[in-house]
Amino acid sequence: MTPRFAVLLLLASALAAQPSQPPLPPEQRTQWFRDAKFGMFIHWGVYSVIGRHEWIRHQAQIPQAEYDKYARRFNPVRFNADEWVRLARDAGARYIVITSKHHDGFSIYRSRVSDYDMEITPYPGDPLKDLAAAAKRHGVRLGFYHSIMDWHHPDYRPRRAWEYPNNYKEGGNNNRYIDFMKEQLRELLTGYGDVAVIWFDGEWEHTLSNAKRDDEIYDFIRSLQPNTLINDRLYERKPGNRADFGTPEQYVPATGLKRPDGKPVLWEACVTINQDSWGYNKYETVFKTERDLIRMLVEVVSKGGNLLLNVGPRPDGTIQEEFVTRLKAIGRWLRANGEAIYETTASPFERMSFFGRATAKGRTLYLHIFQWPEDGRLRVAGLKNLVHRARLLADPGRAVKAVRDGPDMVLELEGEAPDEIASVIALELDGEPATEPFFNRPDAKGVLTLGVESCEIEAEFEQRAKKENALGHVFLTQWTRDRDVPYWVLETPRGGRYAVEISYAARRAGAGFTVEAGGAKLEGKAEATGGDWVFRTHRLGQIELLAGRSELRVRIAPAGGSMNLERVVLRPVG
Ligand code: FHN
Repeated sequence: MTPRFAVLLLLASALAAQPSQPPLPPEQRTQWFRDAKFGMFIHWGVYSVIGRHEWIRHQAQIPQAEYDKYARRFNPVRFNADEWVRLARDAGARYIVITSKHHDGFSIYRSRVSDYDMEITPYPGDPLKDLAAAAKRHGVRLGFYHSIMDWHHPDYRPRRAWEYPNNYKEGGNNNRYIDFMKEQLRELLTGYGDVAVIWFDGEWEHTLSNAKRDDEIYDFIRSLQPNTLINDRLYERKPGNRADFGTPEQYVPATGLKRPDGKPVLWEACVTINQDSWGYNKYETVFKTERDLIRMLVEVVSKGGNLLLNVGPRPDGTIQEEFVTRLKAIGRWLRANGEAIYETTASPFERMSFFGRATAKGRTLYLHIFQWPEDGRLRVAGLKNLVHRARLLADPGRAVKAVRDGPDMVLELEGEAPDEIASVIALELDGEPATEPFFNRPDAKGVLTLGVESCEIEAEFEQRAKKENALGHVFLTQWTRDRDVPYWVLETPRGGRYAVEISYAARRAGAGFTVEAGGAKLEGKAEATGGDWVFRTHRLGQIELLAGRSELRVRIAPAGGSMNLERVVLRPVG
């Protein structure tokens, strides 16, 4: 430690602000987060100057000295903190999380303990200061992403293997690096008002866990701002650590996140609007649609999570139109339907019988309908309550009637969908929602019809498959990754053999797939059906199912094409 650094440390500690809030118990500390549902993530830094990806220094093996030239050019002359916060607020986001330092080690604020920060740029200000002030003005919470991994700090190990091929693990001193990181956290937690979240990343090099200092950092944050939330990446990314919430990245977990003992944990899915890059990437041309994003928000919330949707601003501080229009569309939808999102709890249904999702708030159940029924009858399987009143949020004047049909509730709807992305019906019930779990069961003829609307998708990082509807069909599309696996939970009162049929559309032949249930596996290869929207049914073979509950999965082969899956039908044999 240089004497200058030591003096600064002492000074910084002495100046540390007292926590502005008394510590709250965990349930209260996290309440705002559970209510907020939607946040805006911002990745912004030196990599934005290059405009290809936030990992570009690593991906293109740019030597540090070369990369520093971009740092010295980082000059966000068009940055306007109020505009950013207004964009987030008008999109309906209730909090913002911005990169204070990404893996490249550059801090986008004026850090007294680092010489690799805004002070080396031509920009005279501190963007995080401006953002903190603007967030406060507009009533939006602000949190800081902070990378534990650091490709710049001389003490951090391992360094990049391509940069130091012979000694990337040697030398350095991670304890000293962690001391430095702590001082940066102190700056962030004492100089920028109330910090909603410290959002760690880059934990997979185990810097904190190997040094056994993760708990120390946790306690340190709590000592400065007791109510700041801490994400799971301070530790190993597993549910059940001391962190406040889990962070599935670029996918929506099939059934939310649970601890090993089965208890649900708080979680937040972080997702990009474009396909891949978090930092500004002028070469990316694929963007999720408004429809994808709104439905994703609904899905996440129905599973008890939050959505942290990312934008990567340009280096000059402007935000590209593709992001702005989509955020505005989410905002429009939320202005009509936000009641069914904010402050709600997860769906009381484990699975849905129609293409849509549910959320709840006390005695109100919200049904988010993605596909308006053509015959005007929407069957809500397994809803046991009495319905006192039903109202369509986007068109409160329109009549909606709820009629009981045995164990199900049927809603009689009029006219066209008021919103073809998601029309929300609020049902005022006689009590908190009481539901019967829905399983795919055989009909009167013993036939099991497994439509994509009632499956969930098991996915991991970089989920691509999504449910979609068009022309009366509900199907799985963009199904190009074998790790995206649709599955259904079946209940068959009697065991027996079933003939398996599969319905899909495929522009090209060749996608290999398997249907797996009850330990049996049938293999198939997609035939060209005439186009992506031309659905055909193909016989696949037979499987044996035991009586009781089982799961059926359809897997797509790792390479060799894709298909739009519509349904699997199991017909009893004999
Ligand atoms: O490597 C980073 C990536 O650049 C981005 O910051 C995301 C956001 O969650 N996190 C990392 C990978 O897990």
